Amino acid sequence: MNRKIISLFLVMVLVLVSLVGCASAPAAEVEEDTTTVEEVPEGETVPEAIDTSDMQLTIYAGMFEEHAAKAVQQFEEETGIKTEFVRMSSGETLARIRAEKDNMTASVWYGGPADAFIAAKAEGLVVPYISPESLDIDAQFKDPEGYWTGIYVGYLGFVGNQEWLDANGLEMPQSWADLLKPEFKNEFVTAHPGSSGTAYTMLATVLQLMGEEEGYAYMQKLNEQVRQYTKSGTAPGRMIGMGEAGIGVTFLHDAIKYKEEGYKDIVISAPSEGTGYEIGAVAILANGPDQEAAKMFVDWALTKEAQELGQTVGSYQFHTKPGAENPEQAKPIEGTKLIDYDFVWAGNNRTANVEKFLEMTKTTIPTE
Ligand code: S7P
Repeated sequence: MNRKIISLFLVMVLVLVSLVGCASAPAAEVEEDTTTVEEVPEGETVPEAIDTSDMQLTIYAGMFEEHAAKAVQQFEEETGIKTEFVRMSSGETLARIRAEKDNMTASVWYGGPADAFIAAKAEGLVVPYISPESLDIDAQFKDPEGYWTGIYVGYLGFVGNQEWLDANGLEMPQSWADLLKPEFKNEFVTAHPGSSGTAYTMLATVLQLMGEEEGYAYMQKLNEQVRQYTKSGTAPGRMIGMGEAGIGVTFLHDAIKYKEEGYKDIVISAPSEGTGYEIGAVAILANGPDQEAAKMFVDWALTKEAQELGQTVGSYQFHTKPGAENPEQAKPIEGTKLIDYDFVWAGNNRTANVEKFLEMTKTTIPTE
């Protein structure tokens, strides 16, 4: 009998112990799930947070002012690095960094066609940096040695004022040849290839499309049509929107931006022979003050989020980052016929082509 009582007592103790065990199980699971040690894969260390409080960054920006301002604000918010920018056309930036070669005041060149970056690479004005964020960007959009990386793509085309065309019984030009029609004389505006990356893209496009001899002969005739050479490549779109001239050459996304802003008479077309395009780039300047902050900016600029920022402020280029959503506004120009634009040729011959253009047209590089 005594034995039976002892056995019963032991069974009750075992049941009690197992109940207590069950009740505490979830707490143990929660504890295990929250340990950060388990989140770091074996053999890897936790990256140290970088102290950015003393870092500063100056950027030379080639895109629209609003786009550069938005990017700089966002980068500063995310990293704490005090960042400022100066907006310049491509030719201006190239001239500035040549002059500052031994005493560079900026560390990053952000935006503007890659041709000028290629010219800068040949002159030792930019340094290589292969960002981890550049690895999934298609090879056609970056320098193989990392001297520059593409952040966007834009197509060159024609912009016109429909009211002016209607008033004069004219059609929008549909080819490079159309730009030479007598009815467009003194109604054509373009930026100057000496100052503007847009206009240099036009010069390099014409030379590649027609061959150098025929291309220069064409540019000489086109020079006769010009009402005004502007400093920046974005100016012709606005001038035409305001009715100050009839037609011009610009990046098509810039004309789309102006139309959206209210210049309702703006119309666009692309040359039937094919057109050139830009790869807007980012690069680190040689001898710039804070190379670490510069690398962090390049990493940031190549993210999907940074690329998608432009379209929130009216910049409608296509993106280079896989997965980045292209702007709705650029949909109508997706099928534009492009030439097989040779960026390396255009970049390496930039200085010679601009000099020849200046000599041939007897023009000067605009400063305003
Ligand atoms: O941000 C708009 C944009 O068209 O501006 C750049 C354009 O070339 C204007 O600069 P330039 O004055 O040097 O011509 C483009 O890179 C960019 O897409």
